[in-house]
Amino acid sequence: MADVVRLGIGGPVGSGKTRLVESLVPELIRAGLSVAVITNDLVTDEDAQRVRRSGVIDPERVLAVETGACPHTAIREDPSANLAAAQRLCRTFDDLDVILIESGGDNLAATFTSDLVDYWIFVIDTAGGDDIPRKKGIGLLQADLLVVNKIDLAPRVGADLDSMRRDCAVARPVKPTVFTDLNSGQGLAQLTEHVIEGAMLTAGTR
Ligand SMILES: Nc1nc2c(ncn2[C@@H]2O[C@H](COP(=O)(O)OP(=O)(O)OP(=O)(O)O)[C@@H](O)[C@H]2O)c(=O)[nH]1
Ligand SMILES: [Mg+2]
Repeated sequence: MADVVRLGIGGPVGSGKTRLVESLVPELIRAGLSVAVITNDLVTDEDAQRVRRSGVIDPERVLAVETGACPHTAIREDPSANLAAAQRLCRTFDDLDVILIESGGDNLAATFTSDLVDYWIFVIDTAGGDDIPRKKGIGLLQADLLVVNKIDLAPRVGADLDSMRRDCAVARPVKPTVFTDLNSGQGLAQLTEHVIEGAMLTAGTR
C-alpha cells in the first residue's frame, strides 16, 4: 500500500465533494492511472452507491465507510476504518496508483491526518457565502489544494468572485486555489493538473 497515493477530499456539506470525485476520476483514468474510491458517510453508503452508478469507474473499485460519529474523526483522530478499506482495495487491485477518499460533509475545521492521506483537497462553494475565504478555517488554510466550486451560482447568490479570489490569495499565499463549476467542467483541467503534479501521481508506481 505504501506506493499507492491516497488523496483526501474534504469540505462542508454539499459543497461538491462527490461531484469532484465523479469529475476527477475519468481525468485520472485518462492519464493512465489505476484508480479506486472510498466514500465516507455518517450512517449510509449513499455517496458510494452514487459513484458506482455514475459509470465513471468499475463499481467494485468503490468502497463505503460508514463513520457513525463526527466525519472528521474518521479522517483525523482515528482513520483505522479508512485505512482498512484502503488496504482491502490494494489487496483486490494490485495495480492501484491512487485512492480517492471522500470525507463526510463537515465544518471549516476539518483536516486529514497524514497517516491517512498523502495530499488533500478542501472543497467550498460560492453558495456557502463569499466571506468564507475571509473567515478562513483550518481546512481552507492547510489543504494542499483549495477548490472554490459552483462559480456558476455566484451571480444568483450575490457572491463576489473577485473578493473571494483576493481573500483566497491572502489566506493561501503559497498553496494553490482553483475556481470551478464542476457541473459544466469549468476549471477541471486546472484542478487535474494541480492534483497530478501536487500529489506526484505517476502511472504504474507499483
Ligand atoms: N450549480 C452547481 N451545482 C453543483 C456544482 N457541483 C455540485 N453541484 C450540486 O451540488 C449538490 C451537492 O453536490 P455533492 O457532490 O453531492 O456535494 P457533497 O459535498 O459530496 O455533499 P455531502 O457528501 O453530502 O457533504 C448536487 O446537487 C450537485 O449536483 C457546481 O459546480 N455547480
Ligand atoms: Mg458527497
